[in-house]
Amino acid sequence: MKIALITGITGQDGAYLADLLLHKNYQVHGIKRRSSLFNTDRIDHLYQDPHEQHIHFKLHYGDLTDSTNLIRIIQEVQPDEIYNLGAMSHVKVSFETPEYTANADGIGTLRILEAVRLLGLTDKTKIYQASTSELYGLVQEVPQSEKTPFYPRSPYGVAKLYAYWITVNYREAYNMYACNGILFNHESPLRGETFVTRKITRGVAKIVAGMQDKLYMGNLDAQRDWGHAKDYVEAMYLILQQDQPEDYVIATGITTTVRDFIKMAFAEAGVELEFKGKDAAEKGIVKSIATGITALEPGQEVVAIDPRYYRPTEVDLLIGDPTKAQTKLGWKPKYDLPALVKEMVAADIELFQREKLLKDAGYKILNQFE
Ligand code: NDP
Ligand code: GDR
Repeated sequence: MKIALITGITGQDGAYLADLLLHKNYQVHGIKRRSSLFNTDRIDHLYQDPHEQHIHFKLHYGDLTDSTNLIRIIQEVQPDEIYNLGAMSHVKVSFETPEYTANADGIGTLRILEAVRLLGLTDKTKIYQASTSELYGLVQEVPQSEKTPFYPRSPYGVAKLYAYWITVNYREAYNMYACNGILFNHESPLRGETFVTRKITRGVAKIVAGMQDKLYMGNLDAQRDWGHAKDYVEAMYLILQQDQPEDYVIATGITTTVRDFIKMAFAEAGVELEFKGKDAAEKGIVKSIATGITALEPGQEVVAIDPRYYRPTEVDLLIGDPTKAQTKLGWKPKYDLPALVKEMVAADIELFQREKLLKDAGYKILNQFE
């Protein structure tokens, strides 16, 4: 039985990857942070009573900012594969917490690599580093491939740049099996609530349920290459199963504006939307509604701009070239964007129908932070 250690197991990708590896008969260990409330919602279905005889799934308290803790866990687990998914992963928030982001996302990766080296596991343990299309930042060329130069545009992107290169350096210096997956944006019903796709699908669900009037957004012109997290964790696994350690771009090759994503999400809920106005005065207005779906009316304004969601420096256009992953890994995504939007909107509509029932019965509803 192979042993995997996943940092960031409580996150979107950690949850899908843990599920995938358990289905492949791995013993899966994960590092979770101590929090004042339970933070394991996404993996609770995988929980195994630690008193059972054969343990396939085990969580360890830890943090990427704590070397001694990482060394202890890696020594105890002796993993065949480490997936380093833990990170302060929100680009906008990284402008507010730049030093912490550098520590967790940049130096955190060094701590993992160095722990494996110090413990003498370089021949045994393969390492996957969660690199990102945010490395490309300011557009140098499209589509972006493994050969495109980097120009990060946020403290998050810069921290991940360090993580990318230290992974390459340890591979070359110490002959370690360490790889970067340069993953473009990937989403799912498990996506964190403040990333743009989930913010939109939650907003649509609440608006059609009559629980929210309007969705306040930032830059609608940004273009992203969106895929499904379920497909992308398959690629992570494949990257560590090759003869040679290499870096791979994982993307769909199709890009879409935030504005069009909003239109697609509303359409899934039976609402046709049109945008009017420019820049911060742009509005999303209901054009027509499929009958019987919602109390919304044509002409109603449901999307507005709040410049507080603009970023000091923006990444305007991401579109990835997945040719290497397709040819070398045989990776092929099962979802396209319409299927992803459909799944996310349906999940959030179900969630907020439930919330509405609770609210109508006088119970507290989910928090409103965006
Ligand atoms: P999430 O934000 O959903 O999950 C991040 C995970 O990292 C959570 O489990 C979080 O714990 C954990 N974490 C945060 N800080 C620390 C820390 N200091 N020590 C240990 N763990 C920590 O991200 P995703 O699942 O979406 O992304 C996974 C990885 O892939 C991240 O590294 C991200 O930067 C990268 N990435 C993501 C892409 C995407 O589109 N989703 C694209 C490219 C790269 P907690 O639950 O306690 O907050
Ligand atoms: P991103 O994802 O920054 O690409 O990073 P996010 O979904 O936060 O933003 C995508 C684009 O949408 C624009 N935008 C908004 N974004 C948010 N969050 N909220 C808004 O209201 C809003 N309005 C417009 C943003 O400006 C941006 O252009 C994600 C993270 O998962 C990273 O960890 C990962 O590395 C990259 O994807 C690839």
